[in-house]
Amino acid sequence: MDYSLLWLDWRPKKRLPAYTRCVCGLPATRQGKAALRELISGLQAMGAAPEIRRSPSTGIPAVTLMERPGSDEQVSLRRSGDGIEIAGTGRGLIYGVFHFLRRLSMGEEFPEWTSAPAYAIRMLDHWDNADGSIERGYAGQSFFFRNGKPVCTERTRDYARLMASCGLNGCCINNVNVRGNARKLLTGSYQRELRRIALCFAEYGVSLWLSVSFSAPLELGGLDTADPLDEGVRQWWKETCLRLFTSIPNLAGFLVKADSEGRPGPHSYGRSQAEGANMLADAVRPYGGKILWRCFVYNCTQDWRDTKTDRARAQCDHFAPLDGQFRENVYLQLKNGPVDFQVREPVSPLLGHLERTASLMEFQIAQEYTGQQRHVCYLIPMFREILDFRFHSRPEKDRVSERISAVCAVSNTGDDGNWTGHDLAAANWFGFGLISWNPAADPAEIAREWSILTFGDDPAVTETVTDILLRSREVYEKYTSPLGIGWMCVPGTHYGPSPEGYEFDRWGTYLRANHREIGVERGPEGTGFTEQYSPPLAAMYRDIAACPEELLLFFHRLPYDYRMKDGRTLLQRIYDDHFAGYEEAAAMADAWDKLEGRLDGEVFRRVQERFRMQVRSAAEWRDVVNTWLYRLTMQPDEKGRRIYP
Ligand code: GCV
Repeated sequence: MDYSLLWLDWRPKKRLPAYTRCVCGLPATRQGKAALRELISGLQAMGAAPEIRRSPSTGIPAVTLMERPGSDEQVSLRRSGDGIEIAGTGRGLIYGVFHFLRRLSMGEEFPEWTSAPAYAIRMLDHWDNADGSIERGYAGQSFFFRNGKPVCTERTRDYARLMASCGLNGCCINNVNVRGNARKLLTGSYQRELRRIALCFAEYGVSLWLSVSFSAPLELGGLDTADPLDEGVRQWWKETCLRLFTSIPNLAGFLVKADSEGRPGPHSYGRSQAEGANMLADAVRPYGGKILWRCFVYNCTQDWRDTKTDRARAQCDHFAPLDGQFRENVYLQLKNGPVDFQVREPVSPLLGHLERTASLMEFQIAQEYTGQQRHVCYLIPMFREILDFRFHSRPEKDRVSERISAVCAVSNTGDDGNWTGHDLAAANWFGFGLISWNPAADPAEIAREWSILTFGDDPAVTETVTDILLRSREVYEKYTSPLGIGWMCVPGTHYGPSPEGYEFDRWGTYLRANHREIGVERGPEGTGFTEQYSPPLAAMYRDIAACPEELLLFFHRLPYDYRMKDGRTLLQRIYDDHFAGYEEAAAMADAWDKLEGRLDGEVFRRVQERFRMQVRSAAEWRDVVNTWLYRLTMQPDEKGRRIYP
């Protein structure tokens, strides 16, 4: 069985509705034609041998594709006589056909559906480097770059199909840290390759985006400045965009990481983030281009003696005052939390301040801090929580999902046979697609559907896989870093425990634990981060008793004998979570073992191997964190369990 097809591995069905015996349609666009091909091959894979007609005939039940002119992504599936009609523009038909095939695969006979995506931009950001490596990549090498150059292969097409099949429509192929040959993507050097990728994407309605370096005029243009207000710089970008956008169809715009972790940006020239972003926005505007401007601007060399600077505050401090100053084609791209993709963080308060600026929320399905695709960690429930979060600052359109204008996720793919390293990690890719189309989608339903499409419909498999996925984030959270504190991982690699690693690291993200207390105080007496939220939320977060317990150590510095709501001390709660997290990880591994013989042997063994790694790592996390706390506090576990003193 070819698992590289992931959820598109349509399986033969015992019974198919009569209308699958005929397919009608004469789409004119590239996407419409691709939709027709997908429909025919999908039905054939399920066991139908459909007759192909150009137009419907009365009395013959059929699946009919009706292509409308335009470029929107709306689609409708409705019953038509004894058949089904799928109607939309070329792009709409692609989504409609994949949706239809998925429903049919799930055993639904007349799946009626009228839908349009919640956001016009739904994309994956790849942190792929030109040399083929992937920053924070856990599934092999890049399939977009080889030997320093972009490549378009069979896999590019497979990728575009997978993207479209779960509703995604954009891809930034290169790392936001633009280094080495990736800089040359802006020159004429790789235009042919980029054009091929763009055309391949276009067939499935996926737009191409490129990450660019703010100092490209210096690096490539021989200029002596990249000052966004310099006429020569502005002219250089305009000429570069003219060449690029006119030779690469389907190029949607640029993604920019500026003034962040050592990357160049407008601050070097005394200019604001808005001045930097607007200069690029002006250069891409003639081609309908957009600028995705990242807000990940913070001081990454904070001195440990400086207790006022707080990384969590940085996004708001830098960007909230600039609301309204950005061009219409600039989207501020902010990570979902105020710090950096930890397993639990509050929602970034910046979004609550953006009233007149388009924004794009950045999630991360690359499991950088969530087990690196060696541990299972299904992130869609967390994304749903975030999208549902309310800022309590306006009567309407107050939720994250209503405030943002677009979504993206850092990709978890590579050239591994199964695309994502851990087979179960593909659920995050599929789920991210579905939830970006519809932010109200149910993560449990998505997990179930993904499992059936990927592994078949054996109820024992579906139940076990769905249950593992739905529990996985809490389990991971329990044996790693407690109560929102984050950052107990090994600096640099971000895998495995090192509770004091960052405490003595030049990146300066501090936990500030000592023998009495743990946590950073972020209330008004501390860094004041809580005050970046609207008054009701600020009041809740600053009040220790009202603060949601799962975020207690994100917001507060507390003594180890602080009493949690259930009466346990803070320390005991942390010990308990670490013991329980390990046990639960082991239980997930056992549950997987019971599936032996029920799914493809190779996949079974691959996942089993990952579970073994996860359980070993969970034990290490438990022992290292508990021992560290025990040695700091000399307070034993109340239940007398073994802690390595
Ligand atoms: C692409 C974190 C990661 C970096 C990443 C950065 C970012 O710091 O560890 O690898 O760089 O975030 O999002 O820009």
